[in-house]
Amino acid sequence: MTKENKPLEAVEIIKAESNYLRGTIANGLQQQITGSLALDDTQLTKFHGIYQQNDRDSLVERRKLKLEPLYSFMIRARVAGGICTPKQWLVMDGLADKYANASIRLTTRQAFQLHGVLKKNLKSTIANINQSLLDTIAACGDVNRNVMCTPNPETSQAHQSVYEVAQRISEHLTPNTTAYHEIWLDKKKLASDSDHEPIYGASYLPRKFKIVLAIPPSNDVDIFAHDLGFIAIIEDGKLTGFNITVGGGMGCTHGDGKTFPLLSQVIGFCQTDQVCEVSEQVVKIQRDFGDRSNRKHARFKYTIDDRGIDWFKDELQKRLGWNLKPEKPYEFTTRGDQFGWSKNHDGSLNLTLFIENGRISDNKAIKLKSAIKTIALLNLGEIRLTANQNIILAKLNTQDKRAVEEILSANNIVHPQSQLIDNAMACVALPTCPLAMAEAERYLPQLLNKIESIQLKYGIENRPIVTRMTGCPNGCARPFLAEIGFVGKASGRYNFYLGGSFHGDRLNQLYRENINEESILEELDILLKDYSLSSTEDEFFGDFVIRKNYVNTVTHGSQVHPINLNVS
Ligand code: SRM
Ligand code: SF4
Repeated sequence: MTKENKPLEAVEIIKAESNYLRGTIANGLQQQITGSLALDDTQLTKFHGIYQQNDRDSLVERRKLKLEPLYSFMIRARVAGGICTPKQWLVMDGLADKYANASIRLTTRQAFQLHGVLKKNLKSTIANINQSLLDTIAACGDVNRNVMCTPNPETSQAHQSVYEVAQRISEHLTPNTTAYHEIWLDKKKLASDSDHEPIYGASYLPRKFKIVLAIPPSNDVDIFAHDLGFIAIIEDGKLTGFNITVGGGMGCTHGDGKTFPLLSQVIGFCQTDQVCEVSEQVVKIQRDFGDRSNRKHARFKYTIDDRGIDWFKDELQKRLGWNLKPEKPYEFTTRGDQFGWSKNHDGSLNLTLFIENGRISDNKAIKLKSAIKTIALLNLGEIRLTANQNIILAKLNTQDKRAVEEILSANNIVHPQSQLIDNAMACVALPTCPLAMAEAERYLPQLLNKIESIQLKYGIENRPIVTRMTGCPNGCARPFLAEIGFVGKASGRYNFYLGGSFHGDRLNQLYRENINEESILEELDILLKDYSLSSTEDEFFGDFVIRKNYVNTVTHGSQVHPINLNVS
């Protein structure tokens, strides 16, 4: 029972009885009769960065053949701040070929994912990832996840300082349990190994928790979508501290008005050396007050929305024992990645490369995976993962530029030259995601080409529009922060949202429900024609659709689905 005398969610009991995330995972890995793990253990493996999935494309066929679903596992590797070495990239690349589906998925939170790993190969895959000094612990599960940060530390000295803060938070909030090392790395538990979780406790958090750091003017990490955020304040080239944001999140459930996306809010300012303390206390408040009786209401955003931001700030200051300072002025003017070559403060070069929906793979015409592998083999600089599913080949010398360009060109890697495509994202969805109701990654490119034809017809192809698609309303590509959002409802059918801001500080609103491609394109023809005729020169599409009353300004997430206004 919870403190309010409500029954606990089943997962809460699994966590509490798991012996600090051990469960029977180690035993389940030995069972060869099935490709799956015990149901309870599949909740626990998430904390180890592992999701049990099955191939949804082959589900019906296998059922007919009386075979169990084709079980395999998705593995997510954390990359705090999105920075990895070419050697680490090569490890992920090799594992993708050896144990996964020959592709790497770069996520919307600067992490790597491998799909299709069979149970028998899980341990080797995890061990190899750890040998490369990356890990998968806390990449998923009810703990703090991968800490995101603008992935360009060499832009200035202050950027480097912010990146170091991201790493410190990540280390500070990594779970203490040695279960991970015992199960996956065959480390023996020593008498001195403590299972104490001083921050999380034995039941961990009520739900996942996400932290980001943004460096204005770039909101590339979509700071307002996350549980806790830090907006770097840089004065005279020096990092002086951070504005703190709390209570953002995207996920909701179709037709359930009690669930909604929310933007985080700025609550004040703290110094750089106070960030870990603030993060810890915020996490502990969520640990103590988050709703453990209903996972649909368990995210931190609801903890704050239910009690109010003033309650939260008081509680935080009480626990800190000191008061936050008033927030400092900041401005975001960009959100997407700046593609192409750029020069760093130390004279080195970065190349930001567009990766369609974060998928690194080869096809007959375009050998993207091979190209990045060849570049990584040169062992130049670093490779960065962005929050927009792209990569940055970073810290290159001027003399490396030609070699990199030649490799890209030999593998047919060309930039799409489309503002619409540059600013678009889709989540994984089918065939791996068990929650997908419609396609996203496999479908968005086709739809974008059709939308671009409409833009061309009206001569507005150079006007950037942020478009995002997800296969369900969990919001993994942050669709409720897009100027045009598509959220899967059923096969080939989407809810269509309009009116998010270009810089990611306003939620959009449902415009049409459950429509197919034909209707989407008809609607967009009308909207884009009007945009071409009646918008002012630098008016963003998201602002335009609000000015023209196609949708209303959303000031609270409960207005994203207007019908929710009537739900008590
Ligand atoms: Fe997500 C669940 C993929 C970013 C909100 N997400 C899932 C799962 C694990 C499905 C599941 O629970 O079985 C998906 C695995 C699909 C697959 O086959 O790979 C999945 N989420 C992803 C990724 C890979 C999407 C992508 O295309 O990049 C992103 C991995 C990020 C990472 O590296 O950690 C991903 N997920 C997000 C984001 C975006 C963000 O955080 O910036 C969100 C919205 C923000 C938020 O958390 O509110 C997000 N994912 C969810 C939710 C809804 C949570 C909620 O509050 O309601 C779920 C479902 C759940 O947790 O029950 C979910
Ligand atoms: Fe799966 Fe839905 Fe997330 Fe897309 S948004 S990856 S369909 S959970």
